[in-house]
Amino acid sequence: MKSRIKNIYDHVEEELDAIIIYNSIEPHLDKTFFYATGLTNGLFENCVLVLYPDHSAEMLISKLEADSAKKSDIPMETMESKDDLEGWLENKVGGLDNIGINASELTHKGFMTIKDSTDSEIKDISNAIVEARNRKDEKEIELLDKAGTIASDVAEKMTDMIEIGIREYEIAAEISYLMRKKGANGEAFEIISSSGPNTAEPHYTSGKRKVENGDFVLLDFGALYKQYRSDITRTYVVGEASHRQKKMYETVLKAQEESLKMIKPGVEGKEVHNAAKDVIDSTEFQGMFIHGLGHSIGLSTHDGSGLSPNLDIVLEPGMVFTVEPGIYISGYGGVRIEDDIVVTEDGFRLLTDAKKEELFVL
Ligand SMILES: [Mn+2]
Repeated sequence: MKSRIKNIYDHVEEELDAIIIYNSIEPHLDKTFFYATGLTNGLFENCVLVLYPDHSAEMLISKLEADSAKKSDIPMETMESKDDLEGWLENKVGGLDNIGINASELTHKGFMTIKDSTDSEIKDISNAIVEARNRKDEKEIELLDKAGTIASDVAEKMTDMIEIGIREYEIAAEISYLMRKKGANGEAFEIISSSGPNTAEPHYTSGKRKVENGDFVLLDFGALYKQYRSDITRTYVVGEASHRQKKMYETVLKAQEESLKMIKPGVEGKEVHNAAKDVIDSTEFQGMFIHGLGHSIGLSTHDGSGLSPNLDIVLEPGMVFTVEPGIYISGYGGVRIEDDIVVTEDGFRLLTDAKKEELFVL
């Protein structure tokens, strides 16, 4: 896809003769391969893509994926085995002076293969690739929208699913099944289905604990749809919500609302984070928001950037982020509310729209 290859080169400051995108074995695949080729299915292990400054490209594909690769407009050659790879690379880039690599997604072994195939100077351009991929094009937003809709529809169904006695992993299984039923290709990441005190662990996955009366239930999941991902979190209460639970929920909801209000082109990511943090820190839950407000999402769940006090980023139209404030009280429980948004010319648009205005008491 010429427009995406151009986008990568537009962000590169160095003079380059070529950029090599190199896939090793799953899970060491560089999503930039899918970005630049526009391919939405296939695995493409041990495949190599070379991008040129005139925005043309060539790729070497294993024979078994030749049919899948034909869906891209990039010319390809096929290899019988991985042994052909080094010769092919040498032929394409051996005589060039300056080559760019995406070091943050490349294995050391892959790097050595590239190094052995050329005497050229090799430069890490991973920051340029993160920046290029940060601003999604129309086709990408379409797929992110669909991934968001699938996850939102399933989140709304969860009020019928959660009940006293159901195990965390059983809820996770229902989420997975329902997303597939709605056309997802899989889960964007391992589903977080937590209950009771487990909700205080932001990256808990799921266990065998049974939901009890008075529990928080926190579900954080996303759909994978044609390589693109969504990420949504909703928190529920089973039985009667206590005063403390209500206060936690209202505070997190307010933090999300206030941070969303900030989102428009030109605003710094850390300002958006601070808007949520300020809401939480002005309450009895001060200091209990223990992570960044959100991450960029696209071909990867964590797409390399985000709304965090540690990242320098200025919002631009087409950027897609999660907005997910939370409050966590160790041994007691946690609340998180998460939605995905795309930055527009004058603000933002939600890609996930499951109800959240009230704490769901089931
Ligand atoms: Mn997230």
